[in-house]
Amino acid sequence: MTIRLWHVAQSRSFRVLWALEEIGAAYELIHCSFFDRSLREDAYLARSPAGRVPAVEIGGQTICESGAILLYLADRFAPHLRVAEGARERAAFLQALHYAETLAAHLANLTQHHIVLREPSMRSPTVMRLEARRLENALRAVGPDWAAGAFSVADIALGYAVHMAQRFVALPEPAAVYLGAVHEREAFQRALAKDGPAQIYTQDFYPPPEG
Ligand SMILES: N[C@@H](CCC(=O)N[C@@H](CS)C(=O)NCC(=O)O)C(=O)O
Repeated sequence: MTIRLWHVAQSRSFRVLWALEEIGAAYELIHCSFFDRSLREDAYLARSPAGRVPAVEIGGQTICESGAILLYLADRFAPHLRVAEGARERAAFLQALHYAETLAAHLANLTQHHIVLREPSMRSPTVMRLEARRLENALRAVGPDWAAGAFSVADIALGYAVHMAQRFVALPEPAAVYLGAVHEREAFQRALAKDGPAQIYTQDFYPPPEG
């Protein structure tokens, strides 16, 4: 079966790249760019209506939204990477899978203000400080254990968000320990090696403005 992933380095499509490495699936990685118009062309919008990454094609079927893709991949190819319906840990599993987007919303705002908005007059120091604080608070829910007892695609969603968060805030200790375990996973390291040249972040750390 052919699996294709449309990917931009350092973006949420890394989650799917990492999941495919965890699964050990054969796949084609299509490196895309935010700087040409390719994600706004009709052919791509048919895969991802908002022109976002990731999008995947699996056996001729297309799906976007990283959380949905992770769950779909686990259901279809890797049941050991999800908690089955009816199991007690299912609630924690779903919560973590979606909590990753709570973190990602702050990351997206911080990315806009630190990086995408190039003119200093367009940036809001207030938003930068506020979003960094809100991200730090949200990270307090992340601890050293895997989200639902055993490593799952929820940890892929969450682990990627914590990995990106370290560019904007000092991680609370439990989240830092969790990230250490993420970084040790061989599939994570293989995905990182395939991620491609930096497209978004060129600094290791983007401090909130003074004030
Ligand atoms: N909830 C979506 C968000 C997708 C998303 O916003 N992706 C970003 C990269 S992290 C993107 O493609 N941005 C390009 C744009 O906003 O035009 C998901 O998890 O897949």
